[in-house]
This record gives sequence, structure tokens and C-alpha cells, in this order.
Amino acid sequence: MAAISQQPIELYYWPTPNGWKVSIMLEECGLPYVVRSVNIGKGDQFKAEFLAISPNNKMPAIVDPQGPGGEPVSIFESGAILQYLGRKTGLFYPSEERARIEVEQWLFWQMAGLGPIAGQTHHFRIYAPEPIPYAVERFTRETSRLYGVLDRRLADREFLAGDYSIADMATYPWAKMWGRQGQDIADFPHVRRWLEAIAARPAVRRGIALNAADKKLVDMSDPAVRAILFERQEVR
Ligand SMILES: N[C@@H](CCC(=O)N[C@@H](CS)C(=O)NCC(=O)O)C(=O)O
Repeated sequence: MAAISQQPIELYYWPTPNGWKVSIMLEECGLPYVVRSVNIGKGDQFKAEFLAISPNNKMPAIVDPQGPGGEPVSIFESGAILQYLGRKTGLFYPSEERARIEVEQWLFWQMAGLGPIAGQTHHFRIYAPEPIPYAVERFTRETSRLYGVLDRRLADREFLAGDYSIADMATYPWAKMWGRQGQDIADFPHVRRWLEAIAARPAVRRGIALNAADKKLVDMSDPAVRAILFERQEVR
């Protein structure tokens, strides 16, 4: 393992699937960290100091006071953070090129596929102000297709890409929410087995439990919260 920073990493975080990817990785690696809460229901993601780190106004983000060359570095986008932490620690992200390609394919499959599609599925099934059947069907069906891809991938292997890796950590927090995505896990037995194996990991439990009570602070039926999350376009 590479030398690990003794100064805690600052984790800009709110307890959601994208936040959990990074809290799980930090816990798995045993890296010291401190949480900087980003209450996305209150609009913390639009504060100038956060935008300086994460210009896309989304968490998670990190600041590692001992980044490359011993100098601080900030990173946004959960996939980039997982890769960085994997390189920094030498854990859960192999350095051998073929093994790394395997992990990256599935990491990017989550980042560009399952995450955004399942996010829209949540939106149209749960948060849209009125039902739009075409959108609900379109995203639910595409989510089903992605679970099918995941199930076939997991049919003959324990984890997505070789050993347990950042690809599994990125995918698990979204796949564990299959119920909200209109899926029946009985249709995907290999996914179910994999979800259970990952859920049993103590570091995963700690990562998912991180500041879990904060979730109650965001009431998605509150018009002010909905305006921040679904209508706000610019920094004011
Ligand atoms: N691609 C980004 C997505 C992050 C993301 O969507 N974060 C959401 C919460 S899960 C957020 O911060 N939303 C606040 C907003 O949209 O204003 C990543 O993986 O880091």
C-alpha cells in the first residue's frame, strides 16, 4: 500500500447513493476522514465555497490535504474520487492493466448507465409532480435492462470485475434501491446474491450508516426543497 495521508480527507457528503460510494470506499480503506455536510435540500451545493470544489453543484467531493506531491487536491465526481482513492491506497483498484480495464468498464457502466438512468427512474416514479406514463415506462424498462446486464455479468463470478473493487462500491448503492426503481429482485437472483454479500461487509454498513439521520432533514414534498433540487439552474 502507498503511504497513506495522516491528515484526514474532507468528505463533502450527504447520505444518498452517490455519497455512499465514497463513504464506503473511505471505510473500506480505513482512511481517516472528516465529514463536511452538504445539505442538498437547503442549497449548500450552491454555496461559492462548495462550487469552488465541485462546479457541477453536486456532492460527493473530497479535499485531500496530502494529495499528489504532498499538496492539497480537491476532486468532484464519485467515479474520479474512487479512482483517486484506489490509486492512493493501492486498494480495490488493481494496477495491472487488464485487471484495471475490467474494473473501469464496470465503473463507467455505473457512472454513465445505471446511476443516471436509475436516478431518472426515481425521479419519474417518485418525485415528478404528475405521473408521466411514457417517462415512467421508459426509465423503468431501461433500468430493468441494466439489471439484466448486471445479473448476467454476476452469473459466473462473485464480483463485477475480479476481486471486490471500486466498480462494486459504485454500483451497490444504486442497485440496493431496486424497489424504488420498480424492479423485482426475484427476477435477478445473481444480483440478489451479490447485494447480500456486499451488504454483509462491515465497512459497507458503516459507509451507508454515515449521517443516516440527516436524510430526514430533506422533505421532498416541501416546495422549497423541490425548487432547490429540481428547478435551480444558476448560482445566486
Ligand atoms: N455524477 C455525479 C452525480 C452526483 C449527484 O447526482 N449528486 C446529487 C445527490 S445524489 C446532488 O448532489 N444533487 C444536488 C443537486 O442536484 O443540486 C457523481 O457521481 O458524483
